[in-house]
Amino acid sequence: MTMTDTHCPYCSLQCGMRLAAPAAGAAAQVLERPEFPVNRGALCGKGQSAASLLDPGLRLTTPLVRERRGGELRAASWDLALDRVAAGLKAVGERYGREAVAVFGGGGLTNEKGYLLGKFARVVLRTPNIDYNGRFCMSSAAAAHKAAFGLDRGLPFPLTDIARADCVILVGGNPAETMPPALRYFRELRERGGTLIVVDPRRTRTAEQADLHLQPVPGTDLALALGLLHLAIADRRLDADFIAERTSGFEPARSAAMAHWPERVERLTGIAVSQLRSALDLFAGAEKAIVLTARGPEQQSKGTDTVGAWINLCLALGKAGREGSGYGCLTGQGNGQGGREHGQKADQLPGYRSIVDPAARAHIARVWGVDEAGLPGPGRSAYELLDTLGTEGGARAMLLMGSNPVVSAPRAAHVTERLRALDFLAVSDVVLSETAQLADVVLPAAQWAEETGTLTNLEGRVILRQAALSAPEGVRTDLAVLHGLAARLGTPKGFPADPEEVFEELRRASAGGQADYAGISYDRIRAEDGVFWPCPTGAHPGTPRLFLDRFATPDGRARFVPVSYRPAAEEPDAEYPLYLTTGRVLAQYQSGAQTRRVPELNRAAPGPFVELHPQLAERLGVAEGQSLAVTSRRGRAVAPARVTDTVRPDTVFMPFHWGGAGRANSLTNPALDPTSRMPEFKVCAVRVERVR
Ligand SMILES: Nc1nc2c(c(=O)[nH]1)N[C@H]1C(S)=C(S)[C@@H](COP(=O)(O)OP(=O)(O)OC[C@H]3O[C@@H](n4cnc5c(=O)[nH]c(N)nc54)[C@H](O)[C@@H]3O)O[C@H]1N2
Ligand SMILES: Nc1nc2c(c(=O)[nH]1)N[C@H]1C(S)=C(S)[C@@H](COP(=O)(O)OP(=O)(O)OC[C@H]3O[C@@H](n4cnc5c(=O)[nH]c(N)nc54)[C@H](O)[C@@H]3O)O[C@H]1N2
Ligand code: SF4
Ligand SMILES: [Mo]
Repeated sequence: MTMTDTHCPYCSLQCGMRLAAPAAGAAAQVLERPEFPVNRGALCGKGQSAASLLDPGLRLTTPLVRERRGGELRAASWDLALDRVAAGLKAVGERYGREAVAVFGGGGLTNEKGYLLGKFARVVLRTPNIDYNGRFCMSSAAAAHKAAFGLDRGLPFPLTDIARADCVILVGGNPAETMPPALRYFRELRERGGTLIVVDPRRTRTAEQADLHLQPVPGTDLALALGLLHLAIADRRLDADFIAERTSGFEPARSAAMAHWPERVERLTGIAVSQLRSALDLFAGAEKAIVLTARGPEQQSKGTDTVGAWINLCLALGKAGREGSGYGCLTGQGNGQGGREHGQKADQLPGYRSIVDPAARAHIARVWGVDEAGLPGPGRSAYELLDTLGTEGGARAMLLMGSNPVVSAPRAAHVTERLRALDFLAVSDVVLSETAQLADVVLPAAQWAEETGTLTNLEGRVILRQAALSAPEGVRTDLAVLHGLAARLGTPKGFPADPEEVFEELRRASAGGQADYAGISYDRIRAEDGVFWPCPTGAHPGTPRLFLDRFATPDGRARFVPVSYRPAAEEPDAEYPLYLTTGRVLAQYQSGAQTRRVPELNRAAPGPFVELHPQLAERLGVAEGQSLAVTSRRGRAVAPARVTDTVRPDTVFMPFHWGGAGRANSLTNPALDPTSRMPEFKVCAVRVERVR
């Protein structure tokens, strides 16, 4: 029996755990690791059951190749499979040009994988078209962070600051289901006498623990934040010294907020003026105050402006840039933070560098040993990439690693059609996901417990997920796949399969960038329970708290952004009279590709459902459990009714973890935020009917 300290394969909390690996044949066991500071031994059901999927019976253990379009996927050797992928990508590049070859990555991949995938796209394929599912997750908060603070790290402070605050406003996050061990920090906050305000159209398990629950119409968070700023201005609660000394651009932001008087905001959001006042009193009156956003306000076609408006509120009240106060975003995927720092995103190079910055390009070209002129520029964002697959000017071949867009992309039926229109699709996955089923070649990937790599958690803490056992026969790591493909495509050097070797190069590539990992090593992470970036040298202690002295803008001041309210891209009307919003349940993870295969999780959350208010249910003549058809301009989904007074009467909610008839993303609106290119997963208009 060997014991290995490692981390959960799922969300951005990256809970520490200990894995007991008995002698060959027996199943590995997840044990507590109470010393790890973030979760102190606590795990949710997904973490506890994570070892189930290591069972070779539940996963892919051999490459699969489809000999011809319309044919079956059949078991094949690794050599044949990799030859096929290399040939498929190459043929399309030669016929249609390099830009016709695309790469789609994932925020669950380790830093090493994300880094090497970005390098593979730019150096081997020489295509600009690489993007990833983090675009659907963190991009609005990231864009707003950059605009206001000059730097994007989801939480600019450790989670422990939540527990020590006097007031926290949590906008559109449900950590009781999405990161249960983190609830401890919110509980401690309240035990110490602090207040928790939750903004959510549903009274979630998280909202139930709040001192004040604001229940807005979906898609109106921007109006809410502007209304609170308006009140703060009208009541003269601004921190004039902070505004003068540490910020720029207040005047235009102030005048924009003045158009959002409380009664107007009440009409837009459905939140009573008295509640707006209570929220402002609690927040402005708190010594240490934090605003957190999650996907609720971010996954909107105005997500960037919405987050910007919440940041404006923090800045105007002086609740930023000092210990204990600030704005933060709760990142989602296991490596949602690191995944956006090292080059999987269409506009970025490693170290959180911009791909259009000549100095950044020169530095990365040097590290990679290539000519800067040969580095491609920015490519298409995730949805735009998927939307144009197989079209004139769009990509014709794609390598996809760590995402399942057939279930998780907006307007999913259309995206599925586009995937089918590709000349060639290769998918690396641990299971035969809905997307892998469409592939010409499927590569079976090793799992979390079978390979080592770093991830950067929601706090900006770089952690080390260590291999605890060996992968079953027939399975290879994603790094080995990139190594094999690069060699076949004429680049035998620079794509090592050893994660530590990749990390050493990543350190050099990130050096001098905003997300500077140069001082972080595997040994240091082991010794220190993780290291917070930026960490430029081995002697540097790492940076748990950012912005205490200055913001990361050229003049050191945080920037107000002038924003005004605008409605969702699609509002209810006579034909589609209800709001649909979507999100998560405790026992399933994302597209469900992994968790739907874990028996205990599947028992806990066996299928999709439509949450609706009793008043709406009565109007529609619907009883609990009855089959409902939900229709939007994009498509139709069928799932049983779950009648509950926790949701607004004008809104229905569906979790998005399932494909097939109950797929929430058959309905969602791919309207994109103009800056972040985030789709509007959280708001669209639907009609709901009983199915006979
Ligand atoms: N169990 C579980 N945990 C997960 C995941 C998972 O799939 N399953 N995924 C991980 C990932 S990648 C992510 S990104 C995080 C996401 O974590 P969260 O953001 O907490 O999750 P969601 O359920 O998507 O959305 C949160 C809440 O937003 C609310 N909401 C919907 N529309 C609006 C709106 O217009 N305004 C406001 N204010 N709120 C709205 C929903 O009712 C929901 O309760 O979770 C991570 N953890
Ligand atoms: N309607 C609606 N849709 C949404 C959202 C929403 O709130 N509402 N949220 C969006 C958000 S925030 C996110 S993050 C996306 C996520 O949606 P997806 O991008 O589909 O995420 P996953 O389901 O985690 O997909 C990961 C896939 O990679 C596989 N995998 C896991 N680990 C590895 C690995 O190490 N290597 C390889 N090769 N494969 C691996 C898994 O088996 C799985 O098939 O969904 C988005 N879609
Ligand atoms: S909260 Fe997230 S990291 Fe922790 S055990 Fe659950 S899924 Fe894993
Ligand atoms: Mo996410």
